[in-house]
Amino acid sequence: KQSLRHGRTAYHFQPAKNWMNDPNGPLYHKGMYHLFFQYNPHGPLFGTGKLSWGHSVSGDLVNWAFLGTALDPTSPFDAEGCWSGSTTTLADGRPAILYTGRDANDVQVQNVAFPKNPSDPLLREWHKPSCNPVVPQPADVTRNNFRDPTTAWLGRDGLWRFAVVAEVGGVGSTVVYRSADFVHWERNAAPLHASPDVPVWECPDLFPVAERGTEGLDTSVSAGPGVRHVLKLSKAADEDYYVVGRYDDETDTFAPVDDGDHDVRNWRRIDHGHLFGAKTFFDARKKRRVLWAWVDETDSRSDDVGKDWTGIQTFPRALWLDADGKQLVQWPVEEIETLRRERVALVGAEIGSGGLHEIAGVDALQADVEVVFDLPSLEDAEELDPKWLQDPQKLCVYAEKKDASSPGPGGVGPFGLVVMASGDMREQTTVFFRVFRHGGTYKVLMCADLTRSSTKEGVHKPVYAGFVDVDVEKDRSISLRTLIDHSVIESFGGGGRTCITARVYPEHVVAGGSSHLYLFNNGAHPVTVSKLEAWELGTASVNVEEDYRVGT
Ligand code: DQQ
Repeated sequence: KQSLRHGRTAYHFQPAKNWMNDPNGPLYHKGMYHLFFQYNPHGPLFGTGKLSWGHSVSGDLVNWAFLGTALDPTSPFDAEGCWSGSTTTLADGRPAILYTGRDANDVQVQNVAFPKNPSDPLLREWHKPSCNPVVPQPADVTRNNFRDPTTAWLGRDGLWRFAVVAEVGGVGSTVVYRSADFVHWERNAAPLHASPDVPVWECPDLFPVAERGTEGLDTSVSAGPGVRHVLKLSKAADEDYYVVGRYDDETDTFAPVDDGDHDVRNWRRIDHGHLFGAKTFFDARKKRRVLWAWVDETDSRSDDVGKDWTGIQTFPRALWLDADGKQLVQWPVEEIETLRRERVALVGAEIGSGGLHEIAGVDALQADVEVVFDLPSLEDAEELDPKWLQDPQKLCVYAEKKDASSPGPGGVGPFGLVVMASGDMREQTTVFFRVFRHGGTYKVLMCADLTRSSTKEGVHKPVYAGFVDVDVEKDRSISLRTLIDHSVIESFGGGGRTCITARVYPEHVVAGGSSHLYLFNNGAHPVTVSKLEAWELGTASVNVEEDYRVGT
């Protein structure tokens, strides 16, 4: 197997070199998947060049060919950078790009671009018409915060709409524009959503979800029986929030279900780890909605210069509405299975209190691990002190401590996985659960503890945490799926209801050593692993150097 330099990933999306941030305009078109992305062709840092849209294509969402840049900052309406945006498939099947330009005066405006040759399935060349900007910056926008147009949707009145974030008089707003021809746009007076508590949002996404089942819906599917909408907003630097609600296509406004909380910071998180700028698209090939999101580095700038690349994307995730009607379920797209190689399995193994069980036989640096923990008894679960509800990270640290000075191991958990562990265990990252009693029922905590992930100084080693909204009393089990890929660990708790993505930089990995993978249980009582399957994953062909040369 090829050795991957500097934590470069084996099956996550990343360019061969240079800086990448937000995913832009994901699209399924004429049998090909397209991903555009914020890209600095001049180096591995954000500020050293004006941003372009990088462009890659794939037949399977796993293997990607880089085609160079689709948009470059060469016009008066984007001279300071081609910033984030989306693609929309128009009624005649032609795709269109909507993106934010930083114009020659560094004013954020919205532009369109169309393929030069719409019959080219690779959509290699894009034309920016001279009527740009199609949406100049409105006078009431403050501090030049006006960006990141969504995929447009077609209303029942035959008009296109897109949403874009705007700081309007200091209020973080998501505003809607309408158009009959995709070129002349008019702003709707009422915002789709306004959030007085946070002035600047980024990367909005609005999409319909079916109330039942896992099938995705085209972005233009109207509000109506059996359909809800999800609004997602991103708050720098790594907080993506979403809420399920009702979109009213007559007034172009949105309200959380049951007139829920309008303060976005109380909405659910797409991911409790380090992820930003998530964007979904409707995959007409497999009738599913797929999410991409940027996973930035958490090492130092000088590390990034040394590597000559910065930033990866999550492995694409299918997503749908949970049966509870309130939360999304996210799951790696099934195409990941084409990478599965060696498999190890375990059925019905008991992990006693303090137990550590190695999962040997797969390369633990490129792995896909699915495990189900059975919880025969919840009797010993401790009462959750409500003060921790707002601060679950601290609860994770407390949950893990085993030394005499701490309150000791919990009743039910912590139990989970130890991943990317060095032979001497000095480097290790834990992903685990712990069950508490709370309000007459139970609450499941999920954590990823990076504090011992690397012996290297100067890299971020946080603890990430979230609660998992599952009925553990009824289910008596909890599942964990973890994707491991050299410098990224993506975990899906409770069947994908709570996700935690983490970047790690273990020195034993950079040095080319092998890593270990374990099951552990630090709870007072045994847990049973009713099922475990771990696959070694092959290396995908992702934007390899040869493609880079073809594309430039
Ligand atoms: N990044 C883009 C902006 C967006 C921000 C510039 C979020 O369009 O608001 O790269 O990462």
